[in-house]
This record gives sequence, structure tokens and C-alpha cells, in this order.
Amino acid sequence: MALPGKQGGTEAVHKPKATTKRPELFHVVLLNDDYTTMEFVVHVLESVFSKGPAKAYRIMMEVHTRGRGICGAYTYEVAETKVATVHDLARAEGFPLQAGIEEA
Ligand code: TYC
Repeated sequence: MALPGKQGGTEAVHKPKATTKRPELFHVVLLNDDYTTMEFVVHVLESVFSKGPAKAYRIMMEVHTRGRGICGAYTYEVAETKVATVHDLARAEGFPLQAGIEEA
């Protein structure tokens, strides 16, 4: 059945406002210290943050020389879990390595 005004005319079509929100992202930040070994930090960057060896080494050296470095951007819940994993792995090895979260 033909509907008046629905035959491919040029009237504006109602477009519902998009309601999908991009998730807010948070950086996980690694901090330098004098005791955690470089090798362990590279291992953490590879295993917890899925970095390849070259990128893991570059981020570790950034933290070592500048005091801090960004490991990645994640939703808050994922970022929190990664920070807890870093702390658990480090404490298990007796290292004082610290990670934190900041708004991306
Ligand atoms: N500064 C440490 C050392 O000389 C290495 C290190 C790098 C520690 C990065 C922590 O997040 C860190 N052994």
C-alpha cells in the first residue's frame, strides 16, 4: 500500500541521534626506581602490555631516563587490572616497581 510522502521524495528522514559512546581511555604509566631490573621491566611490558621486544625496550628506557612512561591506553577497568598485575608480578620478585593510571 502506498503511503503519502513515502515515495522517495526529498523530505528529511528522521535520523535518531547516535547514542553509542566511545569508552573513556586511561593511560597506564610506569614509574622509574633504582632497584627493579631493566630485564624485569621489559618482561612486564611484553607479558602484561603485549609489546614486542623492541618497543618494550624503548618504553623501559624512556622510563629509566625520564622517570615515567606510558604503557598503553585502556578502559578504566582494564587499566586497573593491568596495574594490579604489574604490582603482583613485581612484589612476587621483590621489586618495588610502581604503575599508575591517568586520564588519556
Ligand atoms: N632504573 C632501573 C635500573 O637502573 C630500571 C627501571 C626501568 C626500573 C624502568 C623501573 O619502570 C622502570 N635498574
